[in-house]
Amino acid sequence: MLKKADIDTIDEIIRTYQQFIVTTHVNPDGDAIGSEIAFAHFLKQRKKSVKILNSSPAPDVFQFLDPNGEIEIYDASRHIEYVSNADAVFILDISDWGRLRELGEFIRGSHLTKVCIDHHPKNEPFVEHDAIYPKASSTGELIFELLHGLDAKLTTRISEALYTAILTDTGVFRYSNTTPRVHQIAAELLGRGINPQQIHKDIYENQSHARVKLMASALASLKFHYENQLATMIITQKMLAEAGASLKDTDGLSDFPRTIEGVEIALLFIELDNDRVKISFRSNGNLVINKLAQSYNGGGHAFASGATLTGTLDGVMQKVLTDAAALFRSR
Ligand SMILES: [Mn+2]
Repeated sequence: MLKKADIDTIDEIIRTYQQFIVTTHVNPDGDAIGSEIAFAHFLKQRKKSVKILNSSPAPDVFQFLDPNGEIEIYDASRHIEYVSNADAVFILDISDWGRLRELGEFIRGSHLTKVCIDHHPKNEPFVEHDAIYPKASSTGELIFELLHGLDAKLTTRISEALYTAILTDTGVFRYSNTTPRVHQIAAELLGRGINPQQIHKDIYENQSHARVKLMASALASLKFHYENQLATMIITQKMLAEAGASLKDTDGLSDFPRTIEGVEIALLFIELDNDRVKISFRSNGNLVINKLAQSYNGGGHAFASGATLTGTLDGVMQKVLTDAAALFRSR
């Protein structure tokens, strides 16, 4: 998957320089965190200095990947010396400046050599060294191929980080991005002393009571449209408060309605503060939904995307449902 030219370029950058930054998108997921930890540990193997600097904290369920607190939240005043003296930055699992927030602004205008390793579709170039492969299941898969190509030692730490990245971005090896290669890589990682039962338990069998209460009220909001092909759920500020839940408890809830028979598209509308509504678009693989997300300045993968709109929950829902009609007409 990864072109030799990309592996060679990255190898050259690592050999040339000494001080690195690794970063990823705001609200990092398992792929983002796993890829960062694996890649940063590889840089340490090569005796480089490296800091993982993110815009927002990792979800609690991924804390097991970072027992020593290597992931830091970027703070301009605290990190200015490190980032000013750094030589290069690796931007993982994202190719969008907006989702890199304040650190992105710094990177964009900086002297740093910039490398992006990502699997989100992107039409225009992002940074000077783009290794963007939309066919890859996950950034973790790309990091595996890179490390493999560079003869890295796949330690247990690196292996569990990459396994987590691939596990989460393939929906536990269920989504259409689960290729034979994905299973070959997983097999390779399982041979490195990781504990897949424990990893699954840490991530998926550790749900807070607040999250389950929130799920119950979200399910109660389930509605069907367009001959049951489109399912919607909502989460309001009131529902969050009543469940004692926070926005991070909404992660992954959008997946459920997609599993209902006959449903092609699931939309989850989350009421944020300040009159904004976040929408998760999930498709069963027959209808591409990222074009719709892009029409609201959102983005993502063909079958899993997101966007944030301004307006009331009712107003936004009405607009998106009207716009979504075109997806069913064109079938
Ligand atoms: Mn990813």
